Amino acid sequence: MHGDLREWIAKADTMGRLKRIPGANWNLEMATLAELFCYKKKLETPALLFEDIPDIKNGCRVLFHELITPWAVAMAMDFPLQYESLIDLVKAAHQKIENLTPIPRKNVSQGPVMENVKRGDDVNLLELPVPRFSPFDGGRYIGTSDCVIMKDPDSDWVNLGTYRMQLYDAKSAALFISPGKHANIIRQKYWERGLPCPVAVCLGQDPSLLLFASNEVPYGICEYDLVGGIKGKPVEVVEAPETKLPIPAHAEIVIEGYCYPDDTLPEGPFPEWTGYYGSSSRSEPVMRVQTIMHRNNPILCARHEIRNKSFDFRSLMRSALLWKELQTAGIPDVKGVWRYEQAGSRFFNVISIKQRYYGHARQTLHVAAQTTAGAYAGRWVVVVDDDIDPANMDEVLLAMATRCQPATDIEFINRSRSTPLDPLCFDKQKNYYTSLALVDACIPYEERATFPRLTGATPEYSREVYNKWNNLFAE
Ligand SMILES: Cc1cc2nc3c(=O)[nH]c(=O)nc-3n(C[C@H](O)[C@H](O)[C@H](O)COP(=O)(O)O)c2cc1C
Ligand SMILES: [Mn+2]
Repeated sequence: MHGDLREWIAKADTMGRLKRIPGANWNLEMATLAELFCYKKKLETPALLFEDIPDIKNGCRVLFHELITPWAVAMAMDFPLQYESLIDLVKAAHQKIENLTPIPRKNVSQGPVMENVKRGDDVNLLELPVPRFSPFDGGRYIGTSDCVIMKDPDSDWVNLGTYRMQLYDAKSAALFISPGKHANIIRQKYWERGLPCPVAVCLGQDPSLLLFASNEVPYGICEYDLVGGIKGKPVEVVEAPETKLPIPAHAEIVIEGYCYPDDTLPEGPFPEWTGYYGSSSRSEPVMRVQTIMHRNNPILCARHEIRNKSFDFRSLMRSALLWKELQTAGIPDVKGVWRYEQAGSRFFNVISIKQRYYGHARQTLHVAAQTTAGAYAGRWVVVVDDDIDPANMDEVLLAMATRCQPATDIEFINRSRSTPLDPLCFDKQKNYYTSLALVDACIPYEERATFPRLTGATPEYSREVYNKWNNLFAE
């Protein structure tokens, strides 16, 4: 398996899935090209490596689209690149997470990230090709595919989370961290004691780190250990010179510094995963940067939240995480979970089950709605039978249209967890609740024997005929 971002890029290149683009400008042009690739190439979108960026003197490059296609995620998770359906991929991710033995990080004394170290007045973040994504953005965003590293002051727990970061000047950037996110809680603990919060932010790294930094894993768990588990060997870390935080030794770029109590700047708006500008401008805590470390010709990772894209590693990882939580809660016979990327991989979640008893479907809905993975900005949960592919909206619609009595099969939860980024909570400042619809689109348990049959060949016979005649379907 790849050891760092450069090995991952080399592998993508060998497979013809990397596009090198020289000469594009950081100001809107790179992001707009990224958008065009996504719209035109869909699931075949390559990773984009922007090189020779005008006016950038330090050889810094920018990588877009590292994890928005199934092949890219398969590579980051070390899956086979062939799969039959999205649910096969979720199943593989679920099994990998289920069987994962965490491997703690390993301290090393040196790493490529220390090839260049600048401190104090020598730090100049404006030397990096920090993109401006869209015309209405609050500013340039230096952190969009990042890992924000903090240590809990009460224990040895180190947390990694992906949070957006706006750049202001040579040494200041603001972090938007939603209420309840781990870094928000940790930061609060320092401030309650009147202390500045030490923080390191990795701005370019092995995509495998993002799999866990960007997705909800429970409080108190170190994301480094899970990545170690996926890779089968520990993530190597070096100590950052000022804060002593453990940073990935093979990272491309890392900055470190402090967030001081009551030190804020207006942050946003930013085009978000919801498909909207996520909230307008608000005061958010600033990171005052003391050190920048980077490899030679470093690679800044960037992430453009493109509306209506049909796949994303978050759909896959969050589906797998929700599946795991359902299993932990003792829900039997879950056959598939899909969280639709078109709904931000959060607002619209579908679970398929093989019904085993009266109330199985409702139990699945209620539990799924309030798991760690499912509660944050969950708005719709749909449960379907196992003859319906939850990742195929055509089939989900068929089930909702034909197996659900709206008057009795839809229930609601009020004042459930949402986020300032939720368009329905836009600028409410304090009220970040949502209601949640639980849609039971399963055949009523007592009617399973008599319910009308679906049309079409059986899946087994269909596969047999397809295999026999598959030359008919080639191009
Ligand atoms: C590209 C990307 C950008 C994200 N930006 C933010 C953000 O700005 N603020 C935030 O609170 N969560 C953001 N998230 C979601 C968090 O990374 C996610 O909830 C993660 O679980 C946070 O880590 P934690 O669980 O350790 O708090 C982003 C996720 C991705 C994939
Ligand atoms: Mn965490």
